[in-house]
This record gives sequence, C-alpha cells and structure tokens, in this order.
Amino acid sequence: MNTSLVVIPTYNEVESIGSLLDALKNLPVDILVIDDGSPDGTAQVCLAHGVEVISRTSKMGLGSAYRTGFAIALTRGYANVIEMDADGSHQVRDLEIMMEWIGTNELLIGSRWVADGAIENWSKFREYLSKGANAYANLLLSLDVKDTTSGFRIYSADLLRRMDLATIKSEGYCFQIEMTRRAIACGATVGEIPITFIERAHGQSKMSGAIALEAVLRITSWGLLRLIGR
Ligand SMILES: Nc1nc2c(ncn2[C@@H]2O[C@H](COP(=O)(O)OP(=O)(O)OP(=O)(O)O)[C@@H](O)[C@H]2O)c(=O)[nH]1
Ligand SMILES: [Mg+2]
Repeated sequence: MNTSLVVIPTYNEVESIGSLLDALKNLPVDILVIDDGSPDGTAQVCLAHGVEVISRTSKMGLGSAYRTGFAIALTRGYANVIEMDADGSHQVRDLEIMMEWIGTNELLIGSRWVADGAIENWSKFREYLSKGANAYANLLLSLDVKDTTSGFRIYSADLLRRMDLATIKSEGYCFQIEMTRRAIACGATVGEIPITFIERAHGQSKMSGAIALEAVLRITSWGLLRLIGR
C-alpha cells in the first residue's frame, strides 16, 4: 500500500479514463474510482486496468462520490488523499509537482489562477464563470484562495478527519468551495500550486445551470450567516 490514495469520481469518462490510469501507474499512489453506473462502460475499463472501482447504481453527484471515497481512504489509513478529475483536465505531471509539496500545507490546491497557472482550450465563458465564482466566494467568505473551485487537490488525512465530512452538503463544484471553507475553519493552511488545466477533449461536461445555481445559493447563504455572526 502507498501512503497516498487518488480518488477519481467518474461518470461517462470511457474515452479519457484509460490514459489517466496508465499515467498514474508511474506514481507512488493507490487509485480508487467512484463510478456512478456510467452506461458507457467506464467502470469496466478501470477494472481492466486492475484499478479498484466502487460502483454506485445511479448518478449521485460529485460531492457524494468524494465523501464515499474519502471515508474509504480514512478507514484504510492513507496519510494523503488526492482529488483528481477523470476528464483529462488534470495532468499527472502537475500531480507529481504537487506531491513534492506534501507536508508543507494540509491542503494543497492545484490552481489555475495563481502566477504560472494556466488554462488551455477553455472558452471565455468558462473562464469568466470560474473567475466569477472565485471572486464571489472570496468576497463573501474571505477565503483568500485564488482557485476555490479547483477539483485537483491533496488533503492530509489528519485534516479530513477533523472536517466532519458527513456534514458537507454540496454536490456540484460547490463541494470544492465548501471543503475549502471547512478546511480553513478547521485551522488548515492552504497552499496553491500552479497547474495547467486543459479543457476535456472527450465526453461531456457535467456542468449545468443547476450546479452553478447551487454554488450561488450556498455561497450567498454562507455569506449572510457570516454577516450575522453565525
Ligand atoms: N461519480 C460521479 N462522478 C461525477 C459526477 N459528476 C461528475 N463526475 C466526475 O467528476 C469529474 C469532474 O466532472 P466534470 O464533468 O469534468 O465537471 P467539471 O469539471 O465541473 O466541468 P467541465 O469543466 O466542463 O469539465 C469527472 O471525472 C466526472 O466524470 C457524479 O455525479 N458522480
Ligand atoms: Mg472537468
């Protein structure tokens, strides 16, 4: 067993998961895929690569997939838990660099919006949506993190144990913001490492109006609670 577990949530990523798993095999990490019954056969590709898959029966959301994966990681005694998307947006070469920083901060975020961070092939709309979400979250929540929505992260297991994960409610990318907020509330230091985020070349984005709305509503309600001192 390695000391780090990469948790990868998947829904219909059959065209990109294989190359990600191949690249990850060169790193000192174990891999756990949380697949929500992808009809395209994503889970079968993982199993063919000798990778463990938790197969859930229906699409239950990114947040609940990560909560499931984190709980397993903590039960098994990993020291570090890594979050990574299966769609080719997160690069294994960036993960190698992020792993060199393990031990410096309890939460390491692969960041698009720090110096030397980059995006490739993203539409202006997606860029403004991401920057807008980060600006809104920072304005209302004073997180002082440039890329709170990034899903490319390394958590120390000690931090995750303190974070009371069962009470994290978000399901879309707001999960990343809620986790950042909770980590800071639990006394974690946060380090941002520049990454190059590449727009998926295959498959379909799971981004939707409902997911963006969840983020706006939750950030606003956390901001209001903060304003009245709760
Ligand atoms: N298990 C599970 N995985 C999911 C679910 N929704 C998204 N994912 C996976 O989570 C990762 C991130 O999802 P994306 O579709 O890339 O969402 P996104 O990064 O917000 O959107 P894009 O930037 O447009 O790609 C991918 O590996 C998805 O397959 C879900 O409901 N269940
Ligand atoms: Mg993506």
